[in-house]
Amino acid sequence: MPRYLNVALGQLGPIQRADSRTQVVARLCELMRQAHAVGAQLIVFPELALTTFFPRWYIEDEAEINSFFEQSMPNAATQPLFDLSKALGVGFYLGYAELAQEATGAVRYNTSILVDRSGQIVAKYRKVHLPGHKEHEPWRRFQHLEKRYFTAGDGWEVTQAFGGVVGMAICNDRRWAETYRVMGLQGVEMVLIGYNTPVHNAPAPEHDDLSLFHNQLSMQAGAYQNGTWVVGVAKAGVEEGVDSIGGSCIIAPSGEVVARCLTKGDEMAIARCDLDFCAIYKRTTFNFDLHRQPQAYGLITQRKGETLGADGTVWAAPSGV
Ligand code: CDT
Repeated sequence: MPRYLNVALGQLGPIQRADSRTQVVARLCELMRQAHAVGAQLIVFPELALTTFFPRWYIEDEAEINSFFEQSMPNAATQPLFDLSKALGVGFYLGYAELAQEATGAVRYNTSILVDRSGQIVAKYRKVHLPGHKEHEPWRRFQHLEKRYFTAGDGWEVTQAFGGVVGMAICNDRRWAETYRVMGLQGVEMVLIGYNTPVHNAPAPEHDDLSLFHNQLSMQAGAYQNGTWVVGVAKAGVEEGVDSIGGSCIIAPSGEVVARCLTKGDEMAIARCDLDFCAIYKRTTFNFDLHRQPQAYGLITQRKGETLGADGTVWAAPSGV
């Protein structure tokens, strides 16, 4: 018996610095309406989807940095998106910069949320793999200061939602096998990923021509090797003079791309994803219980309770891993 989930790509074109949250949310709402019109139950938006990709700039003024962050979610600017979600019965993934108040003070994260079909937040994820650098590097054409502006999150927890097991990751996370495997070990059936990926990679410009290829390669491998759907969504095009890749796509557990965006602007595309299509991969080629060899891998890919071999050491993994 198939478990179909109609998932839409909510790709965004560029957001310039002068664009207001209100303008951006209106664009997100328009994409959600288009997705609803063709039967979507879930739409996935990009990383840092409410503002321009500000880590390209070295900014010293704290108030100016904080102007790119959300102190609460939903808030006045994003409430219309939550209201529309509830009215249409379309859930969403949204990436944004989060300013969290913690016991130690304010902490900045690169965050995504999963909102169900009734407009309620059901999961939050904070980006683990923060790329780029911490200090100003004027030799670059533009900065990539995620290590300066964000604190890393502490891992991946999957969520029962949309009739299946859903996980989230953000941009650079998609290049790391561990991202998918940690969620694969929790039985993930769909991984949602928003990204902002400049075509130009300053430390390795010889990779620029491969940026779209590496994007798809990483997500296809993650999908196939864990028997999961992967939904990757870009903020694309030329933003404040920096060109970023598009290539938003939906990938089946077979590793095949079943839907993709064709432009580098605001664009919606949709696929009917059978979550039960994961099972054949999880039961056969990637049957972890039958074929994985954790005793040979070391700590990082252990599942809770798995032994490390001869000395019988058990890894104390975070709950759920
Ligand atoms: N946003 C983000 O994580 N971007 C990185 C850019 C490459 S590293 C400078 C990415 O992995 O796509």
